[in-house]
Amino acid sequence: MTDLPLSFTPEVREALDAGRPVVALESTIITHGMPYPKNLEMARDVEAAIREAGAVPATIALMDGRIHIGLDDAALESLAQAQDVMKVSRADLAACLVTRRTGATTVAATMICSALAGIRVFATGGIGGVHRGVEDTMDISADLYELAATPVTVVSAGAKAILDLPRTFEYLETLGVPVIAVGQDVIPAFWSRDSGLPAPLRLDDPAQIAEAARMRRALGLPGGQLVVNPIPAEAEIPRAEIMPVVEQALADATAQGIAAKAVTPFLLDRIFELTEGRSLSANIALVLSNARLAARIAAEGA
Ligand code: PSU
Ligand code: MN
Repeated sequence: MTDLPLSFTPEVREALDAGRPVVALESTIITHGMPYPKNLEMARDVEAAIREAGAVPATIALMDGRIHIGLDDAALESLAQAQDVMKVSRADLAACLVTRRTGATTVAATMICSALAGIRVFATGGIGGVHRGVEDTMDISADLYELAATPVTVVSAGAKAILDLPRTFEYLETLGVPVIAVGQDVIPAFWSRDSGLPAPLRLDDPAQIAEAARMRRALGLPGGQLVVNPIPAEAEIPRAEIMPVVEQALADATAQGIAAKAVTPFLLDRIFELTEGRSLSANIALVLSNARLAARIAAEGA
Protein backbone atom coordinates (compact mmCIF):
# COMPACT_ATOMS: atom_id res chain seq x y z
CA MET A 1 0.00 0.00 0.00
CA THR A 2 1.19 3.45 -0.84
CA ASP A 3 0.79 5.83 2.08
CA LEU A 4 -1.65 8.64 1.43
CA PRO A 5 0.37 11.49 -0.13
CA LEU A 6 -1.20 14.20 2.03
CA SER A 7 0.72 17.18 3.43
CA PHE A 8 -1.03 19.45 5.92
CA THR A 9 -0.07 22.93 7.06
CA PRO A 10 0.36 22.93 10.84
CA GLU A 11 -2.68 25.23 11.22
CA VAL A 12 -4.99 22.84 9.36
CA ARG A 13 -3.55 19.73 11.03
CA GLU A 14 -4.06 21.22 14.50
CA ALA A 15 -7.61 22.35 13.71
CA LEU A 16 -8.59 18.92 12.41
CA ASP A 17 -7.00 17.15 15.38
CA ALA A 18 -8.83 19.45 17.79
CA GLY A 19 -12.14 19.05 15.94
CA ARG A 20 -12.32 22.74 15.09
CA PRO A 21 -14.19 23.82 11.93
CA VAL A 22 -12.21 23.68 8.68
CA VAL A 23 -13.36 24.81 5.22
CA ALA A 24 -11.70 23.44 2.09
CA LEU A 25 -11.11 25.69 -0.93
CA GLU A 26 -10.31 24.71 -4.50
CA SER A 27 -7.40 25.97 -6.59
CA THR A 28 -8.68 25.77 -10.19
CA ILE A 29 -10.59 28.96 -9.52
CA ILE A 30 -7.20 30.58 -8.78
CA THR A 31 -5.25 29.20 -11.75
CA HIS A 32 -7.92 28.84 -14.43
CA GLY A 33 -10.84 30.93 -13.20
CA MET A 34 -9.44 34.40 -12.66
CA PRO A 35 -6.54 36.52 -13.95
CA TYR A 36 -3.49 37.46 -11.85
CA PRO A 37 -3.32 39.45 -9.54
CA LYS A 38 -7.07 39.44 -8.79
CA ASN A 39 -6.93 35.66 -8.31
CA LEU A 40 -4.36 36.03 -5.53
CA GLU A 41 -6.28 38.85 -3.88
CA MET A 42 -9.43 36.69 -4.01
CA ALA A 43 -7.63 33.66 -2.55
CA ARG A 44 -6.28 35.71 0.36
CA ASP A 45 -9.58 37.50 1.01
CA VAL A 46 -11.52 34.23 1.00
CA GLU A 47 -9.12 32.71 3.52
CA ALA A 48 -9.43 35.84 5.68
CA ALA A 49 -13.25 35.70 5.52
CA ILE A 50 -13.20 32.09 6.73
CA ARG A 51 -10.87 32.96 9.62
CA GLU A 52 -13.07 35.92 10.59
CA ALA A 53 -16.01 33.56 10.69
CA GLY A 54 -14.13 31.36 13.16
CA ALA A 55 -13.02 28.50 10.90
CA VAL A 56 -9.69 27.50 9.37
CA PRO A 57 -9.31 27.68 5.57
CA ALA A 58 -7.58 24.85 3.70
CA THR A 59 -6.82 25.69 0.08
CA ILE A 60 -5.98 22.46 -1.74
CA ALA A 61 -3.47 21.98 -4.58
CA LEU A 62 -1.03 19.36 -5.86
CA MET A 63 2.70 20.01 -5.78
CA ASP A 64 5.80 17.79 -5.83
CA GLY A 65 3.82 14.58 -5.81
CA ARG A 66 1.77 15.51 -2.72
CA ILE A 67 -1.75 16.71 -2.06
CA HIS A 68 -1.35 19.91 -0.07
CA ILE A 69 -4.14 20.54 2.42
CA GLY A 70 -3.67 24.21 3.24
CA LEU A 71 -1.24 26.52 1.46
CA ASP A 72 0.93 29.15 3.12
CA ASP A 73 1.03 32.62 1.59
CA ALA A 74 4.16 31.93 -0.47
CA ALA A 75 2.56 28.83 -1.98
CA LEU A 76 -0.65 30.74 -2.75
CA GLU A 77 1.35 33.46 -4.44
CA SER A 78 3.39 31.10 -6.57
CA LEU A 79 0.29 29.13 -7.59
CA ALA A 80 -1.52 32.34 -8.55
CA GLN A 81 1.31 33.25 -10.93
CA ALA A 82 2.25 29.79 -12.18
CA GLN A 83 1.93 28.90 -15.86
CA ASP A 84 1.34 25.36 -17.14
CA VAL A 85 -0.64 24.29 -14.10
CA MET A 86 -2.61 21.11 -14.74
CA LYS A 87 -6.38 21.37 -14.25
CA VAL A 88 -7.00 18.29 -12.15
CA SER A 89 -10.29 16.49 -11.92
CA ARG A 90 -10.96 12.93 -10.64
CA ALA A 91 -9.44 11.41 -13.80
CA ASP A 92 -6.16 13.34 -13.52
CA LEU A 93 -5.40 13.13 -9.82
CA ALA A 94 -3.13 10.07 -9.71
CA ALA A 95 -1.23 10.92 -12.91
CA CYS A 96 -0.59 14.47 -11.70
CA LEU A 97 0.85 13.14 -8.43
CA VAL A 98 3.14 10.51 -9.99
CA THR A 99 4.50 12.98 -12.54
CA ARG A 100 4.99 15.51 -9.70
CA ARG A 101 3.38 18.27 -11.75
CA THR A 102 1.72 21.26 -10.15
CA GLY A 103 -2.01 20.69 -10.26
CA ALA A 104 -4.99 22.86 -9.45
CA THR A 105 -7.96 20.94 -8.11
CA THR A 106 -11.44 21.36 -9.60
CA VAL A 107 -14.57 20.92 -7.52
CA ALA A 108 -14.46 17.17 -8.14
CA ALA A 109 -10.80 16.75 -7.16
CA THR A 110 -11.12 19.12 -4.19
CA MET A 111 -14.01 17.02 -2.88
CA ILE A 112 -11.90 13.85 -3.13
CA CYS A 113 -8.93 15.49 -1.37
CA SER A 114 -11.17 17.03 1.32
CA ALA A 115 -12.73 13.67 2.11
CA LEU A 116 -9.29 12.03 2.33
CA ALA A 117 -8.19 14.79 4.72
CA GLY A 118 -11.29 14.56 6.90
CA ILE A 119 -12.74 17.93 5.83
CA ARG A 120 -16.49 17.91 5.30
CA VAL A 121 -17.28 21.40 4.05
CA PHE A 122 -15.93 23.07 0.92
CA ALA A 123 -16.62 26.52 -0.53
CA THR A 124 -16.35 27.40 -4.22
CA GLY A 125 -17.87 29.75 -6.79
CA GLY A 126 -19.92 27.71 -9.22
CA ILE A 127 -19.77 24.00 -9.90
CA GLY A 128 -19.29 22.54 -13.36
CA GLY A 129 -22.29 20.90 -15.00
CA VAL A 130 -23.95 19.92 -18.25
CA HIS A 131 -22.69 22.13 -21.06
CA ARG A 132 -24.99 23.59 -23.67
CA GLY A 133 -24.84 21.48 -26.80
CA VAL A 134 -24.31 18.36 -24.71
CA GLU A 135 -26.19 16.37 -27.35
CA ASP A 136 -23.19 16.90 -29.66
CA THR A 137 -20.28 17.16 -27.23
CA MET A 138 -21.24 14.90 -24.28
CA ASP A 139 -19.55 17.56 -22.13
CA ILE A 140 -20.78 16.94 -18.60
CA SER A 141 -18.53 18.01 -15.73
CA ALA A 142 -17.15 15.29 -13.48
CA ASP A 143 -18.22 17.59 -10.61
CA LEU A 144 -21.76 16.16 -10.86
CA TYR A 145 -20.68 12.55 -10.38
CA GLU A 146 -18.41 13.55 -7.52
CA LEU A 147 -21.30 15.14 -5.67
CA ALA A 148 -23.07 11.79 -5.96
CA ALA A 149 -20.08 9.85 -4.65
CA THR A 150 -18.09 11.82 -2.08
CA PRO A 151 -19.39 12.96 1.32
CA VAL A 152 -18.61 16.69 1.32
CA THR A 153 -21.03 19.62 1.58
CA VAL A 154 -20.18 21.97 -1.30
CA VAL A 155 -21.25 25.60 -0.89
CA SER A 156 -21.68 27.26 -4.31
CA ALA A 157 -23.66 29.99 -6.03
CA GLY A 158 -25.20 27.32 -8.24
CA ALA A 159 -23.74 26.17 -11.51
CA LYS A 160 -22.10 28.69 -13.80
CA ALA A 161 -24.65 30.32 -16.11
CA ILE A 162 -22.56 29.33 -19.14
CA LEU A 163 -24.08 25.86 -18.66
CA ASP A 164 -27.37 24.24 -19.52
CA LEU A 165 -28.87 24.84 -16.08
CA PRO A 166 -32.13 22.88 -16.48
CA ARG A 167 -30.20 19.78 -17.62
CA THR A 168 -27.56 20.26 -14.92
CA PHE A 169 -30.15 20.22 -12.14
CA GLU A 170 -32.17 17.40 -13.74
CA TYR A 171 -29.00 15.37 -13.78
CA LEU A 172 -28.21 16.11 -10.14
CA GLU A 173 -31.70 14.89 -9.28
CA THR A 174 -31.08 11.68 -11.23
CA LEU A 175 -27.82 11.19 -9.33
CA GLY A 176 -29.58 11.67 -5.99
CA VAL A 177 -27.69 14.81 -5.02
CA PRO A 178 -29.56 17.12 -2.62
CA VAL A 179 -29.61 20.66 -4.03
CA ILE A 180 -30.30 22.97 -1.10
CA ALA A 181 -31.14 26.62 -1.67
CA VAL A 182 -30.50 29.13 1.11
CA GLY A 183 -32.83 32.07 1.74
CA GLN A 184 -34.95 31.67 -1.40
CA ASP A 185 -37.10 29.16 -3.26
CA VAL A 186 -35.29 29.33 -6.59
CA ILE A 187 -31.89 28.04 -7.69
CA PRO A 188 -29.43 30.90 -8.18
CA ALA A 189 -27.44 31.20 -11.42
CA PHE A 190 -23.91 32.21 -10.33
CA TRP A 191 -23.74 35.88 -11.41
CA SER A 192 -27.51 36.25 -10.94
CA ARG A 193 -29.74 35.41 -7.99
CA ASP A 194 -32.49 33.72 -9.97
CA SER A 195 -32.12 30.98 -12.59
CA GLY A 196 -35.87 30.68 -13.03
CA LEU A 197 -35.66 27.09 -11.78
CA PRO A 198 -37.43 26.12 -8.55
CA ALA A 199 -35.13 24.88 -5.80
CA PRO A 200 -35.71 21.21 -4.95
CA LEU A 201 -34.87 21.84 -1.28
CA ARG A 202 -34.50 24.88 0.94
CA LEU A 203 -32.71 25.10 4.31
CA ASP A 204 -32.00 28.60 5.62
CA ASP A 205 -30.30 27.55 8.85
CA PRO A 206 -26.63 26.47 8.64
CA ALA A 207 -27.23 24.20 11.63
CA GLN A 208 -29.85 22.28 9.66
CA ILE A 209 -27.58 21.98 6.65
CA ALA A 210 -24.91 20.47 8.92
CA GLU A 211 -27.48 18.23 10.54
CA ALA A 212 -28.66 17.03 7.12
CA ALA A 213 -25.07 16.03 6.28
CA ARG A 214 -24.88 14.02 9.52
CA MET A 215 -28.28 12.49 8.81
CA ARG A 216 -27.12 11.34 5.37
CA ARG A 217 -24.14 9.62 6.97
CA ALA A 218 -26.35 8.00 9.60
CA LEU A 219 -28.62 6.73 6.83
CA GLY A 220 -25.63 5.29 4.97
CA LEU A 221 -26.27 7.50 1.92
CA PRO A 222 -23.08 8.09 -0.07
CA GLY A 223 -22.26 11.41 -1.68
CA GLY A 224 -22.41 15.04 -0.70
CA GLN A 225 -24.80 17.94 -0.61
CA LEU A 226 -24.85 20.90 -2.97
CA VAL A 227 -25.72 24.16 -1.22
CA VAL A 228 -26.75 26.89 -3.66
CA ASN A 229 -26.33 30.31 -2.10
CA PRO A 230 -27.42 33.36 -4.14
CA ILE A 231 -24.84 36.05 -4.88
CA PRO A 232 -25.31 39.11 -2.60
CA ALA A 233 -27.89 41.42 -4.19
CA GLU A 234 -25.52 44.39 -4.45
CA ALA A 235 -23.05 42.36 -6.53
CA GLU A 236 -25.42 40.53 -8.86
CA ILE A 237 -25.59 40.93 -12.61
CA PRO A 238 -29.26 40.35 -13.45
CA ARG A 239 -29.96 37.49 -15.81
CA ALA A 240 -31.28 39.73 -18.58
CA GLU A 241 -27.95 41.54 -18.62
CA ILE A 242 -25.56 38.61 -18.37
CA MET A 243 -27.27 36.15 -20.73
CA PRO A 244 -26.57 38.06 -23.99
CA VAL A 245 -22.93 38.21 -22.91
CA VAL A 246 -22.92 34.47 -22.21
CA GLU A 247 -24.41 33.86 -25.70
CA GLN A 248 -21.68 35.94 -27.28
CA ALA A 249 -18.94 34.09 -25.37
CA LEU A 250 -20.45 30.72 -26.33
CA ALA A 251 -20.53 31.76 -30.00
CA ASP A 252 -16.86 32.79 -29.77
CA ALA A 253 -15.93 29.47 -28.17
CA THR A 254 -17.66 27.55 -30.97
CA ALA A 255 -16.04 29.71 -33.66
CA GLN A 256 -12.60 29.10 -32.14
CA GLY A 257 -13.11 25.36 -31.67
CA ILE A 258 -12.60 25.45 -27.89
CA ALA A 259 -13.21 22.00 -26.38
CA ALA A 260 -12.89 19.81 -23.27
CA LYS A 261 -11.14 21.29 -20.22
CA ALA A 262 -10.50 24.58 -21.98
CA VAL A 263 -14.19 25.44 -22.34
CA THR A 264 -14.94 26.79 -18.86
CA PRO A 265 -11.72 28.88 -18.50
CA PHE A 266 -12.22 30.30 -22.03
CA LEU A 267 -15.81 31.33 -21.35
CA LEU A 268 -15.01 32.92 -17.96
CA ASP A 269 -12.18 34.90 -19.53
CA ARG A 270 -14.29 36.02 -22.51
CA ILE A 271 -17.16 37.09 -20.24
CA PHE A 272 -14.66 39.04 -18.13
CA GLU A 273 -13.56 40.94 -21.26
CA LEU A 274 -17.10 41.53 -22.50
CA THR A 275 -18.30 42.85 -19.13
CA GLU A 276 -15.13 44.90 -18.61
CA GLY A 277 -14.38 43.12 -15.38
CA ARG A 278 -17.83 43.21 -13.83
CA SER A 279 -18.22 39.43 -14.05
CA LEU A 280 -15.01 39.06 -12.05
CA SER A 281 -16.12 41.43 -9.28
CA ALA A 282 -19.37 39.48 -9.07
CA ASN A 283 -17.49 36.17 -9.03
CA ILE A 284 -15.28 37.35 -6.15
CA ALA A 285 -18.29 38.62 -4.18
CA LEU A 286 -20.11 35.32 -4.49
CA VAL A 287 -17.08 33.25 -3.49
CA LEU A 288 -16.65 35.41 -0.37
CA SER A 289 -20.29 34.98 0.53
CA ASN A 290 -20.06 31.21 0.00
CA ALA A 291 -16.93 31.04 2.17
CA ARG A 292 -18.73 32.78 5.06
CA LEU A 293 -21.70 30.45 4.81
CA ALA A 294 -19.42 27.41 4.58
CA ALA A 295 -17.63 28.51 7.77
CA ARG A 296 -20.97 28.65 9.60
CA ILE A 297 -21.97 25.20 8.34
CA ALA A 298 -18.57 23.80 9.38
CA ALA A 299 -18.97 25.39 12.82
CA GLU A 300 -22.25 23.50 13.21
CA GLY A 301 -20.40 20.22 12.71
CA ALA A 302 -21.38 19.07 9.23
N1 PSU B 1 -16.01 28.36 -9.63
C1 PSU B 1 -15.60 29.58 -10.07
N2 PSU B 1 -14.63 29.59 -11.06
C2 PSU B 1 -14.08 28.42 -11.58
C3 PSU B 1 -14.52 27.15 -11.10
C4 PSU B 1 -15.50 27.19 -10.12
O1 PSU B 1 -16.09 30.62 -9.62
O2 PSU B 1 -13.20 28.49 -12.45
C5 PSU B 1 -13.93 25.85 -11.67
C6 PSU B 1 -14.14 24.69 -10.69
O3 PSU B 1 -12.88 24.16 -10.41
C7 PSU B 1 -15.00 23.69 -11.43
C8 PSU B 1 -14.55 23.92 -12.84
O4 PSU B 1 -14.80 22.37 -10.98
O5 PSU B 1 -14.53 25.36 -12.90
C9 PSU B 1 -15.49 23.28 -13.84
O6 PSU B 1 -14.74 22.88 -14.96
P1 PSU B 1 -15.36 21.88 -16.06
O7 PSU B 1 -16.56 22.62 -16.57
O8 PSU B 1 -14.26 21.71 -17.10
O9 PSU B 1 -15.68 20.61 -15.35
MN1 MN C 1 -16.03 19.47 -19.34
